[in-house]
Amino acid sequence: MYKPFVKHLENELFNRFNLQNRAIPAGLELKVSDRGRNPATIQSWCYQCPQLRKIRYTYIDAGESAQIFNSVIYPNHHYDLPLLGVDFLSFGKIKNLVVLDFQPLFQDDAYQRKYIEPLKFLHAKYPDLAQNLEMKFYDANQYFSKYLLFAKTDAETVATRLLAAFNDYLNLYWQMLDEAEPLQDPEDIARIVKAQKDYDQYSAERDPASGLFSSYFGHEWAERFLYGFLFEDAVPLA
Ligand code: BLA
Repeated sequence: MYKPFVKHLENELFNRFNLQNRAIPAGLELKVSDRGRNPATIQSWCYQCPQLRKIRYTYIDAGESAQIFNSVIYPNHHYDLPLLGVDFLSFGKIKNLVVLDFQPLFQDDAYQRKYIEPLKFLHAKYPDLAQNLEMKFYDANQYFSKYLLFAKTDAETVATRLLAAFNDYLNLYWQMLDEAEPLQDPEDIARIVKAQKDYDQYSAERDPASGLFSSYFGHEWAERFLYGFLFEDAVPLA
């Protein structure tokens, strides 16, 4: 269901950047579940280039029961740009949840004006994908923008509307990256290192997918996947 989105992201990345493979720890790149009635496969890809220090995306294919496309792009630490976050989920073709955002590292006004206000017109362009839903796992005021696309929708809308929105958000992201001035001051750069690390810590601790990973692939594998790959700069709680 979301495979055309993976293809689209890949085409964009390979056309625009000089990508290098970024290692995924052994055993985390691909896993096939033997539990349950439907076989589930989880596969991940990871790249880097001079502007983007970590580009990762993951696809879970559990046939009719679940299709999930998740991705985070982390800019180089010389840029204070938001992270690009993608979480498209579909369960039994009935429950479809799509989230797409420029995930802000900071919440101050200057940052919002610079990196979040430009999203406003895109957010307004896709009212059917911007539903202002309440968040249960995350705090909407931390690492999310007010112009995120966040919707519970039907397969028809996913098929007909989401690719255009995805393309628009991606294009704006590439444009911002193009225009970004690299930070020079080591203190500024250290602040970005910390903010990206805090994002990983926050995300690893709250990830609503943790139970899903455990149920398909076992608890031990799920913890390794979360702390060893998805949010590798997070430290597991003792
Ligand atoms: C929700 N994301 C979810 C849920 C799951 C995942 C299972 C709960 C769906 C439900 O309501 O039943 C799945 N999350 C994943 C997967 C990965 C993951 C498969 O990290 C990793 C492979 N989540 C993100 C990113 C964004 C994001 C980058 O990982 C930003 C765009 C958003 N996911 C997001 C939000 C929700 C969600 C906002 C709703 C959570 C809430 O209500 O608080």
